[in-house]
Amino acid sequence: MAINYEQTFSEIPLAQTNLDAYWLPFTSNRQFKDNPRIIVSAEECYYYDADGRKIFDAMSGLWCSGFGHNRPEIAEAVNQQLLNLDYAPAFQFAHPLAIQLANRVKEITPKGLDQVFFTNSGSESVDTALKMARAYWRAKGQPEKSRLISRAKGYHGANYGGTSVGGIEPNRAPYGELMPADHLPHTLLPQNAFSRGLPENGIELADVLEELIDSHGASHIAAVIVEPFSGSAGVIIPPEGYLQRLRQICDHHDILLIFDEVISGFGRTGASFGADFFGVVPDIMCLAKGLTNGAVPMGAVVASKMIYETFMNANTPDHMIEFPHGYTYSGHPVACAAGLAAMDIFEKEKLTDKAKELAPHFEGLIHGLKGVKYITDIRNIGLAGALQIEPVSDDPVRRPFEIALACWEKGLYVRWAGDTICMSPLFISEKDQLDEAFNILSDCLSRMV
Ligand code: PXG
Ligand code: PLP
Repeated sequence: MAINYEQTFSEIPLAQTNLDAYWLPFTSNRQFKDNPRIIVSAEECYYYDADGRKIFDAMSGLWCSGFGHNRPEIAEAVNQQLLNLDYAPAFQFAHPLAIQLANRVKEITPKGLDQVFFTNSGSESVDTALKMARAYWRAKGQPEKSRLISRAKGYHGANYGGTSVGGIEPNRAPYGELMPADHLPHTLLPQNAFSRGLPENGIELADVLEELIDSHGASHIAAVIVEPFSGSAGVIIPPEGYLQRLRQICDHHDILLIFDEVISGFGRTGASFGADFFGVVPDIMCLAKGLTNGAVPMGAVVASKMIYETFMNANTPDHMIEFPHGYTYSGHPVACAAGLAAMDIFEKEKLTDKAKELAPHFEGLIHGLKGVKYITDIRNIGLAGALQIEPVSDDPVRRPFEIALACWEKGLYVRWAGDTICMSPLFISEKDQLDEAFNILSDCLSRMV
């Protein structure tokens, strides 16, 4: 029986909908169920909720839909694909769109990153990259090179590998023992508060990597994984020269550098990738989100030819699998269709340039909030920014939560996370839409207690 969308989405009054069965991810379920926020449709930069309110999306969904909601080009491509090839086995077979999208991603990503492995999310991209790095050293005959180094306050998704290298403590604490990983210090320094763009101080924090290498020995370390800028922890931007320094140290000690570009990829910084923005090319890059503009779940890991060739040169028969890893839905035809359509939009509309053009206006607006009571720092890069809010006694979450809910009530979606309010507006936002969004935010901030 066909689904009656009219009925599903509008005729059943929400008041009669039972929320009990739904366990929401990364959500305060008890609070949510007392006061549900139900998004029923979207268009361009706006969401519409179940009460018919129009809400400006200042987060690109969850950092993923920067090219505009409900793009007809993506809808059309997905529709066509579902009628032509709904699913093809990903193991030992391929289909044309996966091959096309791999080439497309290879072209868009920095030179030297040539081999594209598909996943279904950022979390899967991270776990794939970590396994790839460890298997790479084994393939080279150095199995003891297995340790992983990441950074405090880093977010690398919710799977086991990503949780282990993750550096946001509340995301790790409930799970007990995880994979061993060492964490570099984060780069959030009080002397950098209210920096516009890249902060000046703190390049020496990269040198802690040398200390970790001294204590473990480079021969025991597989890879360093970092976000070019930390998104989830509240847009923490590395100081000038920091990522270059990490790259130098990794090169010097023969350690792989992985950039987790799940948020920073596809234009968010005003360059195509964080790697382009900072001028540092990693050995492996993790992607997701913008790859399909968020329309269909998809991720990718892009690796250097050197890594790929190491697997391909294994001394095993050609019919043996070189990298025993992958997902049922790796390179799913429908996701590839969405990805190709999204990449068309990204390139044809020069959305990286659009983000770059809008970024100074966004910077002016967000830093215009300096001086508001309880705001202890403001950070921005490209079209991403965060406000740091002074905790109420020992509860860092309460104020951001109350601010974001007040904004939502007034038709603005911003994200609250820890002691921050984050924003990552769509690249197609207009200046006056951002002005209006900041009017609402400013009004809600002024009532903060
Ligand atoms: N790595 C990074 C750097 C991310 O930002 C992931 C991995 C995991 O991707 P998936 O697709 O498995 O969620 C992410 C995701 C937020 C927020 O506002 C951030 C993410 C997801 C949802 C919310 O903090 N980042
Ligand atoms: N669990 C079981 C029992 C499976 O058979 C599979 C895949 O075949 C998985 C988990 C992994 O699922 P996916 O490939 O969608 O990640």
